[in-house]
Amino acid sequence: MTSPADLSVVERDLTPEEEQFNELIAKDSRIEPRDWMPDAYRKTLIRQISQHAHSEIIGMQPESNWITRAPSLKRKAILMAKVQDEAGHGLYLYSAAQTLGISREEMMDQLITGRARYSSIFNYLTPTWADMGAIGWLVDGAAICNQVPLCRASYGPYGRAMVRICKEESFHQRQGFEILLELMQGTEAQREMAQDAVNRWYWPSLMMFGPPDDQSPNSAQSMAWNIKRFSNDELRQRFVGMLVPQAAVLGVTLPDPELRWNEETKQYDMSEIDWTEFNEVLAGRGPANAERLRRRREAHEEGAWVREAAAEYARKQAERALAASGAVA
Ligand code: BYC
Repeated sequence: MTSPADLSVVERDLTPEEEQFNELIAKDSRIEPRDWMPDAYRKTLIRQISQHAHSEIIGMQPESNWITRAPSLKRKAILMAKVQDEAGHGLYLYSAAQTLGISREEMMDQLITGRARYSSIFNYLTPTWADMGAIGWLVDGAAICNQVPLCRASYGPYGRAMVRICKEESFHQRQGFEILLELMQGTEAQREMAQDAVNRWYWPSLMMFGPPDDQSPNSAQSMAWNIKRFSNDELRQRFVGMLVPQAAVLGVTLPDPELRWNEETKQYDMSEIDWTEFNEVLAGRGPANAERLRRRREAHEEGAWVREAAAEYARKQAERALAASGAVA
């Protein structure tokens, strides 16, 4: 019989390694880098973790755009810390992906040559300060909803990286909420600016959860392997349920006239998401795709001397350590 832990295995006797892997998944245990794993499991993890890492790195751009223009020293310091956190998240995730046998250089090459995906959300522009609030509240809010279950992902290094990342994302979400709250308690123009940012970021934040379940080719297998714990639509619903009471506290309107609680289904009814827009962004035709990649390439080139210096320093350290061990012997 086909094992739930590997939907690609057709009827045949499993090898002892496959059996052990399936047993670990069935017991909801962790798979560690030293363990045998099916190639498809390794490939799926490299795909998801590297896309996730790239999202964190590209995700620094929309916000770093506002560091020099933050409205006060306090806001500037907070925003800088947040953008630095995103860089750290990218590094934890690249390290987790490296344990699966792909190098950092290869992942970076895939990103700057446009062969790798990163989250659709970072291809939108940030024209006003209120966008910093909307990103924190909606984008980091969606990220938390999606990522808390990933703390239990079956692959150990990924799950452990997610625990640290989620702690920081919670702070990010609160700082975004607080920016919007302050604007909503300000002047008419500030309230309008906050509402406009929410209008622009609401639908793209719902798209972050990925295509609808019936159009999500990877979900079934990823759930069977305990990488994903909930489907894209389940998490999207959970997110909307979290936003509704928070929007009421803020005094902002969520831009969906069809949004209402359905007592029968016990979930929110909502308008159809514009999946054409999502597909356009994924195809590289979003408002900022070209700019994001151009800037990433530029930063990579500008950073070449840092990589060279670090490699040279590591080489010298290794040489010294070798000489010292030789001296002792
Ligand atoms: N954008 O079969 P599906 C952050 C792709 S960072 C672009 O459902 P899966 C933050 C998908 O890759 C946020 N592509 O896929 C950072 C697949 O394409 P391929 C990033 C998307 O993997 C800085 C195809 O569509 N978070 O929060 O089962 C500042 C079919 O989809 C998107 C993560 O990466 C999208 N939105 O599920 C602030 C979380 N959605 O690879 C905040 C980890 C789907 O087959 N990742 N695609 O060519 C995941 O949880 C899952 O990978 C997804 C997609 C739910 C995103």
